[in-house]
Amino acid sequence: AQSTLGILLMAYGTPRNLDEVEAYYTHIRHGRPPTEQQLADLMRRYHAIGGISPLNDITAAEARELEAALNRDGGRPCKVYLGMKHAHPFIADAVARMAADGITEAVTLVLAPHYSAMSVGQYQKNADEAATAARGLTLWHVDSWHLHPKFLRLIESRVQSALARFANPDDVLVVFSAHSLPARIIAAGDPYERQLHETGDAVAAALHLPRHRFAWQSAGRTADTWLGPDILEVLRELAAEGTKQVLLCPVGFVSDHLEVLYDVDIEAQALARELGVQLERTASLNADPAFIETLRDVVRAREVQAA
Ligand code: FEC
Repeated sequence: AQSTLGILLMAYGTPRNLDEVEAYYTHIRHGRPPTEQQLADLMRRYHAIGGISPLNDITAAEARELEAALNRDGGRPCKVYLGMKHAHPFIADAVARMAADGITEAVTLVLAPHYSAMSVGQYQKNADEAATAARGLTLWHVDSWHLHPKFLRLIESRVQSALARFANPDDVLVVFSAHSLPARIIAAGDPYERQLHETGDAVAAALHLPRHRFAWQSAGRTADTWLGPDILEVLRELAAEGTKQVLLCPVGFVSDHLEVLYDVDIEAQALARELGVQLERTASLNADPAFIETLRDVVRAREVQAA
């Protein structure tokens, strides 16, 4: 029988309850505890979305469904191990479990479609370090899947159904967004910005959108210069030039979580109301069976490439 292929499915992670927020925030900040005010502000945002983020449940469902889909397709048997960047189970824990289970080959996949050395690259580095320590485990990384045809079709259909919520769909400006990163990544030749534009442009072309734009969101609260313009700035600019209908498609994220449910649905929405702009958002992919099928194809393609 064929040996089991491991799948290291990696996600951002979120606190399981409000008591875990401080440790989580400290981890995101590379071990530097947040100030009281920073912590209070983050707590306020979790409270505003109902106390905790749905991200853990969604990620767990994605992992479970991906394993089922892989084991239904007649290919090499697979076992999915979920590893988080900033919460339990951490990436290193997942790799250690994989090695303990006797897995010798694994495909790694981050639940973010676009590559940046500061995002996906960091997940991969954590996984590589753990695999080196475990010995005898080969990892095959998937760097990005931002132009996978099934991913594009899914985003297109999300955009299309959201456009139908406007009285005048032909006059809607579609704004694609993603998590901002410190601007220094661009000078370092990082593909993140280019890949994001490629996704948005491909979707816009397929749907013959008359106008679309790209904006950044959720910039960190640090002294760095972050990539801009921010979605809030773009909303103000669009309102000033008379645009009254905006569809935001946070294409850099796949699941519902704080950065979508707060930064878009609460913060950007409040500004849009103030500006008299109708703002709608595309539905997240979450554990949509068509998205799971996309992830399955991405994993199988990486397996073939490695063989
Ligand atoms: O629902 C949840 O609880 C988790 C939501 C969440 C996601 C997410 C995704 C990304 N982040 C990325 C980069 C950074 C950088 C910093 C940073 C800071 C935070 C903070 C929270 C947070 N992030 Fe996050 N991120 C999520 C949550 N992120 C909370 C801390 C408070 C704040 O700034 O709002 C800055 C770190 C520093 O201080 O040095 C950089 C990137 C992604 C998208 C790719 C991915 O999912 O990995 C990039 C979801």
